[in-house]
Amino acid sequence: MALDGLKHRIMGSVGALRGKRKIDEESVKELGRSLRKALLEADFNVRHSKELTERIERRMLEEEPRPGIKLDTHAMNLIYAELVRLLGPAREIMPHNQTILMVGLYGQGKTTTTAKLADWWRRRHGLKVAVIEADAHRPGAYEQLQQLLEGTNVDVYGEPGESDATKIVRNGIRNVGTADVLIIDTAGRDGLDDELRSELVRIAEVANATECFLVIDAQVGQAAGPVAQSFHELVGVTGTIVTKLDGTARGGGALSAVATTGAPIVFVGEGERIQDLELFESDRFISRLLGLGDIKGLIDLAPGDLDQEEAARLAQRLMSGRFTLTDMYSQMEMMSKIGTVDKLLSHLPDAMFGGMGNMSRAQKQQMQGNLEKFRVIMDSMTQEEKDQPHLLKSSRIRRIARGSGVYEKDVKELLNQWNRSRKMMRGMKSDRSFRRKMKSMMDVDDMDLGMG
Ligand SMILES: Nc1nc2c(ncn2[C@@H]2O[C@H](COP(=O)(O)OP(=O)(O)OP(=O)(O)O)[C@@H](O)[C@H]2O)c(=O)[nH]1
Ligand SMILES: [Mg+2]
Repeated sequence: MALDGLKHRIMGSVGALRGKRKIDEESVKELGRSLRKALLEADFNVRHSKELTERIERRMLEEEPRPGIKLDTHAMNLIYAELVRLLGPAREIMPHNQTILMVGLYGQGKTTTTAKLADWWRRRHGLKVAVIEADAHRPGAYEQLQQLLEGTNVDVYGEPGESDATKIVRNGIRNVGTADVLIIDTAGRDGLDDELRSELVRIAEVANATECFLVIDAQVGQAAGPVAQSFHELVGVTGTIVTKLDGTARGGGALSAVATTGAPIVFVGEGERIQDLELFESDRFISRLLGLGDIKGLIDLAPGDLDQEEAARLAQRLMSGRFTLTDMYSQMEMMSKIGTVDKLLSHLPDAMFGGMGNMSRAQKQQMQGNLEKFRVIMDSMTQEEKDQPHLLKSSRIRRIARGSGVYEKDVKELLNQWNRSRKMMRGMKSDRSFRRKMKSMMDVDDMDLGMG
């Protein structure tokens, strides 16, 4: 995911506390120093970095970790809480009856993000979505949008050659305005010049939009703050979308600068493809950033044909410690439905499955291969064996290997994997802070996760 560099530097800073039994002022100072450096390198502004690390240093000295919580975990929890506080609470977006106006400077990703959003709404909420290309300046803008949305079932309205953007919007609303969600892409400029200003204001009047999303390239860094401010004063920005987070190690600047304006971040773009868009919720984002995982996001990743209840149930089972081969099997099925292991892993705690979150690309590819193999092996097991893997002694292993056309060592490898996963689950189960985080991530305060 984006900001991997920051993640590794934070891990490094916190790692220095590993094995320490008692907190002392010198290590807290050192933690603060290296954290501040990590934040500055990710382009967080000087004041934010200073305030944030000072708060963490103070809390490290004043707050006792709960019994059983190691100092490095304690520090990680504080860093998590303070980063979430800095980025602010999430803004909820209503799914229906939306007209969204997309604004922003030249080349920031408006047209791409218009297509991404349209597809997101269609996929996520199954709604009828239409887009209007109201960029009357860039030649080929309409074709660009059309190509991006090819084969997606989203209506694209445009009038190539027409120079009056307001007119396009008016006609567009007449033509495709019955859609549940209407998204209007507009032209960009190098700066917010007079012409762009007045054109945008006129478009905004005609569009009468429910949301106005500002699109900002993460590369802009801290300058995103003033840009957001000036667009906000002009057309009343209701949410910001930070794009190209995948393309910079310094995304922290844009994220934190925008978070402190009146237009909170609503989505982030992490790639050129239409599906590379994520709803932004600071707690989930930070949790992933710190390698703590994002179970709720994982469930969101699931395509429509994956039973949401099944996914939630599985997540519960995963956390319950009662982890059978059948559970691992459904977990794998879910993985293969979600598609890439990469995407899945970015939502899981790094520590899960014996540290798979930190796998190299080659290791990840190997896992994708294992997935297939394990599935075939498990097809040769009885339900009883899947529920009680400890039954699997050598004669059964031989039978299963023969039945599924693999070596015995492959069956053993599967069992080892299961064992590692199970141990990991146990470890997490006994970590109270992790358990709390998991609960809040899943919005299930009143649900029994079976971890008591
Ligand atoms: N890596 C990456 N590239 C992106 C992302 N979003 C957009 N891009 C690329 O950025 C370039 C510009 O994107 P556009 O959508 O055309 O930007 P725009 O704001 O519409 O540009 P104008 O219409 O010229 O103002 C394209 O090459 C996109 O593929 C992202 O999240 N990650
Ligand atoms: Mg464009």
